Amino acid sequence: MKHILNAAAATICLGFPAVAEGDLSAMNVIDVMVELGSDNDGGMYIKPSITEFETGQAYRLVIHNVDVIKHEIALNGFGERIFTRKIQVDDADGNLVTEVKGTIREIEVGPGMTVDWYLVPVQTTDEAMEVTCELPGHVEAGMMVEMAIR
Ligand SMILES: [Cu+2]
Repeated sequence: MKHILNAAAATICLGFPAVAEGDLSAMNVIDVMVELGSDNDGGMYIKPSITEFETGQAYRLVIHNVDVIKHEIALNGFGERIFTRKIQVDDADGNLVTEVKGTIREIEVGPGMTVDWYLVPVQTTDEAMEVTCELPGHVEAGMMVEMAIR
């Protein structure tokens, strides 16, 4: 009954029916595979499977460091335009190790490790934003990728 009253109140206040229900940040999550690594020629890379995001769409960045050294990913300006639902780490058997919630701008991923970053873009970008590795020399070696929010 309370839900019906709330929906009716929303309809009256906004002048149109309320259509959104539940936790939008957890619905229809699109996986984005992000690989961190080094080339044989001394270069380094960040390879996302998607570089254009949509506001209101939930994503899970599956950040996999295939390298033998750690990397530190900073979302920079992109990170100011997203809502982070959580960051989740599982062990090799798929058991939960930890979930971290709140505003997050950078994340270190150890060699051979994978971290899931659940986010929802909330603001568009006029131009692509640089996502970088913050370790000394890694941007210069190629660890930079441009991401945009449409
Ligand atoms: Cu790096």
